[in-house]
Amino acid sequence: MDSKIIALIVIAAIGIGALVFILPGDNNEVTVIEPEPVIKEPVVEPEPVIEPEPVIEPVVEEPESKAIVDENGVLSGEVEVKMSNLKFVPSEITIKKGTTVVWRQVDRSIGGSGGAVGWHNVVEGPPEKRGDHVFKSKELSFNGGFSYKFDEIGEFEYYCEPHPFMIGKITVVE
Ligand SMILES: [Cu+2]
Repeated sequence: MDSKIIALIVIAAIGIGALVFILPGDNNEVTVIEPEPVIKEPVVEPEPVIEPEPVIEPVVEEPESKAIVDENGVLSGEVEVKMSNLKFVPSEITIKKGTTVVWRQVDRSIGGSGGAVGWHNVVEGPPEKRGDHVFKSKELSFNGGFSYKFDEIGEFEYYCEPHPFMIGKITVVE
């Protein structure tokens, strides 16, 4: 046999073997495609809406009176009498000697006989009294006040000049 042919066969065999080796055979490997991890969007809880607490303005009420009442109903300290709706309220009080009475005019609009008189006053005595008065205030417009300290025991009537039907009485005791 020709040695050249043998050589060719050998080379061809080697070549085929190499090709078989190089060529990919059955590739049984399955490429597992990992599913992309599902990234859960974090659930953002909405911030709770905190309603502001309603601001409640404290109602500041002036005390009606700084009066002290004893078991007999006798007042002391600082006693307030309102001039309200063409009346002295309360119209009659009994106080201890040394007590201050404060009259407060709270009528915003004042009507009266013979036309409106826009003020009240406080005058000691019955309306018919002439001469000096133990106490007599000026004209008191709305929210105006007048005070008098009673250091004498006795009964003190008083009235309002423009409205002489407005009368009151203060009894001062020991
Ligand atoms: Cu009056």
